Amino acid sequence: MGYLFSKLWSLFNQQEHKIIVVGLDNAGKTTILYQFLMNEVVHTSPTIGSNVEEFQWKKQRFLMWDIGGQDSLRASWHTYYQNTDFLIMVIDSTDRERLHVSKTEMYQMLAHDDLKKAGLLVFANKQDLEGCMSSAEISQQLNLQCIRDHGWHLQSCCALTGEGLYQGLEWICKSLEK
Ligand code: G3D
Ligand code: MG
Repeated sequence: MGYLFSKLWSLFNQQEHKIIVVGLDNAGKTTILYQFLMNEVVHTSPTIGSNVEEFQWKKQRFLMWDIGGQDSLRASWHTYYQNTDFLIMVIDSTDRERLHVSKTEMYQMLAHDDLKKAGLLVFANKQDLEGCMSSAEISQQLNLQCIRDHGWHLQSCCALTGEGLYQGLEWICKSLEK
């Protein structure tokens, strides 16, 4: 009874924050979503359409959408934008060849009317792999310093172990307090 009451109380008493997780296919989006959800690595398969999950951390409730990143699916990303509080851009730090594609997609999103107020968290994922780009290199290539109209944060991470993921979420929580 007590559990049910506290669950209901938290449902009515708290605002849910919408996060969309975007990035190219194979960047690690689905792995990240399920790390937040279950704190364990799941075996993913390419996402067709989207996955959505709800979770709570540090008294904040999040609704997190993981949107499929294949070429053919990117055209429909905008249908998920409305009421988004945070955009998480996941970069595969080993994928040098396609970093410019991520950059183009990212700036297109930031310019979208529905994302004007959204904060941007960039995850430089797969930092465990040899030869990956450093977060400094990714920051420079993505020109993050030039973003003035959105709050943003870059976080190195490894979705397989979960390293760095909660530091990213911490930034989101801090931004919510401002
Ligand atoms: P996506 O949802 O962005 O398309 P997935 O990406 O989450 O499906 O991950 C794609 C592949 O990258 C998966 O491997 C996953 O295990 C791997 N991966 C995700 N994050 C990391 C990371 O930080 N380090 C390493 N080394 N691998 C990662 P498979 O083999 O299942 O395709
Ligand atoms: Mg996926």
